[in-house]
Amino acid sequence: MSPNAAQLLARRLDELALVTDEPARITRTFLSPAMHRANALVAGWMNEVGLKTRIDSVGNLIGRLEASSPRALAKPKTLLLGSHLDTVRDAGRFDGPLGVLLPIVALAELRRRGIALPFAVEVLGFSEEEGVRFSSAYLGSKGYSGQLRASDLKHRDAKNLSVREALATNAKPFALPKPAHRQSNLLGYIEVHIEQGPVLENEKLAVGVVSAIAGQTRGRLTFRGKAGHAGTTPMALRRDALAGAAELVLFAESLARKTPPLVATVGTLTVSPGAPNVIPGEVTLSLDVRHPRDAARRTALARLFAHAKKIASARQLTCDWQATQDNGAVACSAPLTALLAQSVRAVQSRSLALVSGAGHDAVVMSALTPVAMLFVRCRDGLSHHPDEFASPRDLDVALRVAVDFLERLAQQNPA
Ligand code: HGY
Ligand code: MN
Ligand code: MN
Repeated sequence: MSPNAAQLLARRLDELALVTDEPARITRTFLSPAMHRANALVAGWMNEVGLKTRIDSVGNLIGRLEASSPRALAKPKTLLLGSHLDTVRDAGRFDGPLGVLLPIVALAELRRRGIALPFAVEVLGFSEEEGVRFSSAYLGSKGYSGQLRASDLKHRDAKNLSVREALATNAKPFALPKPAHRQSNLLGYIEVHIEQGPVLENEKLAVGVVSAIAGQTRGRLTFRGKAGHAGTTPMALRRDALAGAAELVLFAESLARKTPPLVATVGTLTVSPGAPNVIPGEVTLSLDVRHPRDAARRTALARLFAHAKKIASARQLTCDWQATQDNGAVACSAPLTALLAQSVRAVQSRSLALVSGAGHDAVVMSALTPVAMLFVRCRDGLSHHPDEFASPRDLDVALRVAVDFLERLAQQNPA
């Protein structure tokens, strides 16, 4: 491994982190100006290793390297490697970009060693995984894999612009894309990602493999009561939507605390009319509910909705639910994960398999092709935070695993 490969990767992650829509913090949301600049910067690094780049109709950055051997060119199987380039608000610099930039440096290493791959490779920088702008995640990988539906295009952002309107260019209205590849042409999808949790750190391991990705449901719950004067409306006569929502927030927390590994999060509260001396008439809260087992997640959702109804009737409120995302739990490909685990053992001697509580593009890509994920330790398990950190030493281990994996896969699929 060239000694400065991990430093190069770390430097590029730092450079990409400066590309943001919000000064002094990392925020890149779907189709934003910063996303276009990020695509241009990463495309330059892709071109340096011979990847031919393009941007698809959903804003995904795709870098393709053809197979080397003449026979393979007849029917080029393709290996997909990637992750997302969009971020949450005030994000860290690893969540997403690590899985796009690491494969580029790994390909540079193979090139340095004079190793040509007997299959094509596509490095993918998905345009939208976090679901920040439209509250609906995975629009990028759904587009690439032909799973984007008309219902996905209806979600609206804070400026009331729909996904369809955001995707339409002055050239032509947006048409739902077909899958970028036929399943039979693909070897699989590999995503390298920080763990975003504490397990690898506790186990003193730099990397691990992922056995499964938890299912998740996201949506918006709106309580409606009656706005009124904060000074003259007696407490007993109020229909306070925020007080009702607050009860639900605490119920969600206590339900999840009592039934691990369920997790439930209210990340946003929108209060209207939103004045200190007005009783809130309408409140919309975001709800994010996850569990490795789908049946348990559904049971939890049913309990949350039943309790929301109970709160509403006790407070003479109404409550409505609008789902914006619903993904079942996904098992990673056993053969691909076993091969990845061999590479992990070759580099760090022990390979641990973890369940991912975070969602990833691999969830969506699993409908198109078998998926495997490599997790990289992150300090304190912290993510979705500017202090997110993976050490150059751990980046070096992850790079070694990625290069070893590509070489093993090449031996498995000789030209
Ligand atoms: O929210 C998630 O699970 C991921 O970071 N998009
Ligand atoms: Mn994330
Ligand atoms: Mn991510």
